[in-house]
Amino acid sequence: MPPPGLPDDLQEFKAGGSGEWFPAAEIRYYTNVFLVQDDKLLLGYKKRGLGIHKYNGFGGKVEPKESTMDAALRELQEEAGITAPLIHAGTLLFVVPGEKWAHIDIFRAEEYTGTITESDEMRPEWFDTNNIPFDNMWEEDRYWLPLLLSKQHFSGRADFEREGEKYSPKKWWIGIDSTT
Ligand code: 6U4
Repeated sequence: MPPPGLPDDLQEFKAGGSGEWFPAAEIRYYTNVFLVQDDKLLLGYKKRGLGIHKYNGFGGKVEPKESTMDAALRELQEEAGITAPLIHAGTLLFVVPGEKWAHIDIFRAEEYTGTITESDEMRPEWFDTNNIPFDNMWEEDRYWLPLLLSKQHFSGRADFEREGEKYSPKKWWIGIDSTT
């Protein structure tokens, strides 16, 4: 059974951790874009803010009155200096007690225009898809990023405990959309 907040018609792919899911909270929308070309994946090394020193896709908050797609395109331009046709790859709920739930729409891009450029927030870097720096990413990304690469649409939820600036994974569940 998918956890609260996810659609019912998902087939479990990976799950782990223990305890209860954290209670419902207001939802805030974010985006995250991963550029994949042949056997290479573009990630950004985050230079400031939440997730500093981790590798991640390019993205951030969806602004009021902005569509999710427009927000993803804007962040890709701001943080990596490029634009790209985006394909919706999946969604992830990132939950921390006492905070709004982050609903992240995750996109894949397979081509781009512009010049990949370092920004104040992100330093872009290419990785072989068989050498992704999972130990230096958000904990659960190792479970769903393979689905993004294999083009299987997914939804997941990851609950974290927070102590100061440290986030420890508590419980997670990743499912594949049975319609794909
Ligand atoms: P902006 O608009 O750029 O200031 P920012 O706070 O940098 O937004 P972002 O996208 O780094 O946002 O993080 C949004 C939220 O989602 C945070 O709560 C952390 C979480 N998050 C982001 N990417 C994640 C990922 N790949 N895996 C994960 N949680 C992620 O489990």
